[in-house]
Amino acid sequence: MHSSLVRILTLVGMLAAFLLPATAAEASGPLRTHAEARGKFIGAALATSPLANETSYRNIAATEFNQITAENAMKWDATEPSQNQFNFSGADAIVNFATQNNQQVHGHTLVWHSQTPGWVQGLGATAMRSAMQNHISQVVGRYASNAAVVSWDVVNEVFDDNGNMRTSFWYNTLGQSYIADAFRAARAADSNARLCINDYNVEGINAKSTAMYNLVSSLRQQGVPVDCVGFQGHLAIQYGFPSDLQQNLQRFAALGVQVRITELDVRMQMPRDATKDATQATYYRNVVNACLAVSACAGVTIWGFTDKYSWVPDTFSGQGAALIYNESYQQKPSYTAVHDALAGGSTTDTTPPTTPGTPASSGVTSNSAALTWTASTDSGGSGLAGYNVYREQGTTDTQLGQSTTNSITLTGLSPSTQYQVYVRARDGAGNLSGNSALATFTTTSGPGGGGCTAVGTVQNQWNNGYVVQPVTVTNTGTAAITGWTVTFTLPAGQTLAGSWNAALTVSGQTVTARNAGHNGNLAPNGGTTFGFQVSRPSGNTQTVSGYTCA
Ligand code: 9MR
Repeated sequence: MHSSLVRILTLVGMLAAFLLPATAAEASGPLRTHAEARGKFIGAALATSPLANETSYRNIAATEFNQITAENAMKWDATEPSQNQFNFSGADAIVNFATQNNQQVHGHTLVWHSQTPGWVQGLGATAMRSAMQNHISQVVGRYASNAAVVSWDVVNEVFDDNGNMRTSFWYNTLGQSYIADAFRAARAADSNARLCINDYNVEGINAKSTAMYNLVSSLRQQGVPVDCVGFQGHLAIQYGFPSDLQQNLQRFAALGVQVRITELDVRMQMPRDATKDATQATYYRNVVNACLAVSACAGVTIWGFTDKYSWVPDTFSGQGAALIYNESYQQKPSYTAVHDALAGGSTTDTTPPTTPGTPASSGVTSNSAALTWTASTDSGGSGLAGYNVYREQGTTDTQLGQSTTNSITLTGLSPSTQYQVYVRARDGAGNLSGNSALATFTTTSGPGGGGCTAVGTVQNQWNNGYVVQPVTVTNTGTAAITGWTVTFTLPAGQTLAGSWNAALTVSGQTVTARNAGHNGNLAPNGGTTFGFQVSRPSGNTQTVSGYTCA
């Protein structure tokens, strides 16, 4: 080929590589890589004990985030438990970890009404003011020349929920002037750190956020060094998303301050299910997108990252699952939402991809199965990002895996278990398609050859009931079986209304069927059947699922 043609083709190829959206492979990668590419931080609050003791915790904290906040280790009760007796062991552990992992630290928090020792609260005005100034000077001063520590929550939660000054011991003893004094002391201790005021329930435009807006505006007019406003972001799916978040961030930005989301979590009423997870994911996505859309927004800090360690269940009874990893460090749909938003999903795409085709299963083993389906398309602008695969289980569907192509090999399945699965496509903005039709397959028995399978068929159904007949139990092992137990899941609100050729018992939503006297013995490859009837409320169209044989 002519050498100038080669050059032109190479250039075209390079240009295409530059202009085309990220491929599936590039679209994976940790959160921090994508955040850095967007000029933002993505952070997590860290607790010192798992950071010291748990490898998974440490690895995720190091790999996924480029910003960290001490969840508790830099608070007054930790750093100065008695007057002038400073203890920086926890704070140093956080800062050292950040330094090792090239992360920035946001210091949380210098002056707060909570987690402040009694000795401070009992001081008179003059002594309290100087204790506050001394505390700020010592704590900020310790890290002033440390490159990792770049910002501080100087005052935290100074308002009550109506937007009046909180009548804390600070306010009651010193009046509102403690706020300006605290900022001035912080600036004196570190002339470079970004100094923030932080609060909750200020994400949307409301009385409290407007009070915050007026305070920041007036402090800055007086020359008080307030550089930044932190919006905590403790959200709950049952209370709705603050849809004017971006507009609110923008009005603060217009005051000349940096803004940041400092403590994001999105709780739900337990238990988790796929629908709640999907709603939660849109909240995470919307917060990240709002920050991406406002140039003065520095980034988003999540208040923890694993549901194993979250303040939510201890504070809000019956609520939880607020973070982006579950208790066993598996990524949740909320993780994917944060990831996809940072990885460049359009901020305006609200059109979900088309519904994927019905998955077809193949290569089913005792613990794995391959699925393929007809691909979806996406017209909303952000592009097709991949697919989520779910197991249909009545009220609580679980996500079995994710794929960036229209096929997946599911692993970690249970032997001799019937799976009903469906696929949803997701786009770069995190929109989820409708559910595909179900595919049903049954894993084979595990190694050792002692297994059985159970497959149920709905024979007949009507408005408030249905019959499952037959449930076919097969001995898939190499030895004879002298008794079998089949379990399956009854959707909430449904009850058993009769059975034949097996003895059925119900515990919670789990039904256990044991062979009758006449059909417990199954030769290898032999089988038998049983059946049952279920009553359900009118309008409820679910049927039992998740057959397992043992
Ligand atoms: O997550 C923190 C939890 O471990 C502490 O017990 C609690 C004590 O008040 O503080 C939690 O963090 C709070 C943060 O410092 C300020 N905003 C609200 C957070 C959740 O309560």
